[in-house]
Amino acid sequence: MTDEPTSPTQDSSETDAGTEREPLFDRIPRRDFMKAGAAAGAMGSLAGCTGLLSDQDDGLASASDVDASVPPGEHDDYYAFLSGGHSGEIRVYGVPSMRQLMRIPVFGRESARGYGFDDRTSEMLEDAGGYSWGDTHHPRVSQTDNDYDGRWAFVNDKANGRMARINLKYFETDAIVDIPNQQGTHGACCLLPDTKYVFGVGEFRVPMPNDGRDLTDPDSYTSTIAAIDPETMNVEWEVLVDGNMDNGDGGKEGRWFFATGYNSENATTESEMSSSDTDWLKAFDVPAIEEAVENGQYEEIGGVPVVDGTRDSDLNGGDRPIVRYIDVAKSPHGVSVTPDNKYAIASGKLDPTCSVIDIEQLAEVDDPNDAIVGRPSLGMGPLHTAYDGRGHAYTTLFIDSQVVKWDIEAAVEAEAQSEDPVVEKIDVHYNPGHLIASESYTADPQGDWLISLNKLSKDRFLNVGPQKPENDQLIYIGDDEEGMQLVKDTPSYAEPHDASIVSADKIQPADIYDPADYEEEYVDHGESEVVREDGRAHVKMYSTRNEFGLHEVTVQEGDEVTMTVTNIEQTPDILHSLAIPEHDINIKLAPQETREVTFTADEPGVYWMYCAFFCSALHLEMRSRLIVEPADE
Ligand code: CUK
Ligand code: CUA
Repeated sequence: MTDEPTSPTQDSSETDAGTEREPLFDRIPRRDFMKAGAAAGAMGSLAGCTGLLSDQDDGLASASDVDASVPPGEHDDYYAFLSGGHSGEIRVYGVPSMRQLMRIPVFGRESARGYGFDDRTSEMLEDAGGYSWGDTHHPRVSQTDNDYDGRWAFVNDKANGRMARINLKYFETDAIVDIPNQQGTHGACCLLPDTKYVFGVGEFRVPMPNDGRDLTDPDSYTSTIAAIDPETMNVEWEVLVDGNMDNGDGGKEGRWFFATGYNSENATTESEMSSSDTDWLKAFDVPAIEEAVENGQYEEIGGVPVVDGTRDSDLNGGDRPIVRYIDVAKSPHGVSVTPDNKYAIASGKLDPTCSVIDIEQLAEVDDPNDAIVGRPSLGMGPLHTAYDGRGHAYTTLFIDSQVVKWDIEAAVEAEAQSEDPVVEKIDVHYNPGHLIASESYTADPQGDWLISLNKLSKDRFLNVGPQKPENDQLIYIGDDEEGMQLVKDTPSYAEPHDASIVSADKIQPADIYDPADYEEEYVDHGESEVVREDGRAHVKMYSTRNEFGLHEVTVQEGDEVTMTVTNIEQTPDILHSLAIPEHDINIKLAPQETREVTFTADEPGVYWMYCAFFCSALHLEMRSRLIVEPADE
């Protein structure tokens, strides 16, 4: 046990019905807990905790000493934002309980949150390309001064080349940009310390622009990174490079952005793509790129300035190249910058080593390969690396089904391919992709919890048919003497990749909406009406327990109907919705929220409109009639 458990204090705003949080004891290994027990008269939850400790059938994978229970009514210490892969969403978990708290739809419609049903969100999805799905991988939370600031989370769409922003006041997606010149945006991360840009790493090499030219000349295909302004979500510039790109991470001092890449061979088949023993870690010198953009040294492609960062580019010829190509082994996958900003660590994937790049040296050496200062041999299939803030790195070994803990400075001291820096390995179940430690992406990781996001669960859970859940395993890393301890298995729906774990007190979501935050017109009590004009009908009504502002609404066949509906409740957690099933509509209305939906009343008849959230004892009665009169009447 290295530090006292902290109890993030919660802001008790007016609408916050929650009680003061009690300190949680879940970070205390059991023996310390017992030692401390005599002095713990105030620990009201002690009995509950020990009760759970003796109950080993609640998903505990092994007899761990660590208590990760969060008793009913108590809160977790952390938010974890897990990507949902090709389900196109973000999931919010509490850590250490691993309870799923919320799902945030991003790239696909979701009726329970009305997402993609009202005009604003469906137009946003349409403007972002109109695709019906996306593939979220890397949720990154905005930072100020290298610490989480609670403003936004960002996540990429690996399928359709997009980046989305999630507003953490309301835990909902509020912007999506369809990134020009990218087919598949894989890596996503922020340039720190202050989230100046969100970077999207284009995965597939394509002709530039991809307009029918160079179809059969793969050598001329290129991929780009895109620098996105987090406020406007505009792509400010891109840099095109040689080879495919994969993951990325930003340095913590505003200068460097790193992206791994496979296929330095510029090939089009799998066997050719992995024929070389090394591929590139690309280090983008951001101020040098900004200067090139400033000086007009770019070509406008797809509406954005694109700077040439290929190896033969003039911009890479001088003494301050805009992109440094570092040869690392082999088809590297993950890259992450250490909390102290000293090193960027790239995982070998097809090689048992990780490459440790000294960031300060990178700016000074002539040959960027001279900045590789460590190459520990870790095991088979190293993919991603996280940090505890105590000098250790934790790397997933996909093929070995393990997480390896290693000492970063020892790896710099040791000879290349030495196993000496390895501190410890723990089996995970099975085939881990990413892993994430609490606040690992900041300058000051908390060093207590780590989640291994395992691709396979095989027999860890009840059999649910041929498609098994994945397995997100919670591991306690807070005790260097005791070592890593597997605490919990959590089945998860396909398919999480990366995650971010943020201390609970750094995010302050609202309890109810603030009407000043959106453009829709607030419809209060007494303001319900139907305005018909030129084949258009504008229906305005409020909703509250247990009625809509209008008990019936009459329009004409063929009318284009816009409904503006406000939930005028001030009470947190009382949701209504407006469901009009025959018109494929369900808009969710949280307290003080207004949404609009537009549709054509194309068939005469009577359509019940009702509330789909169980809002009160009279919820089922909460309804209104939409009457569509035949056109010839
Ligand atoms: S990737 Cu999926 S396990 Cu998109 Cu960061 Cu490595
Ligand atoms: Cu309102 Cu149910």
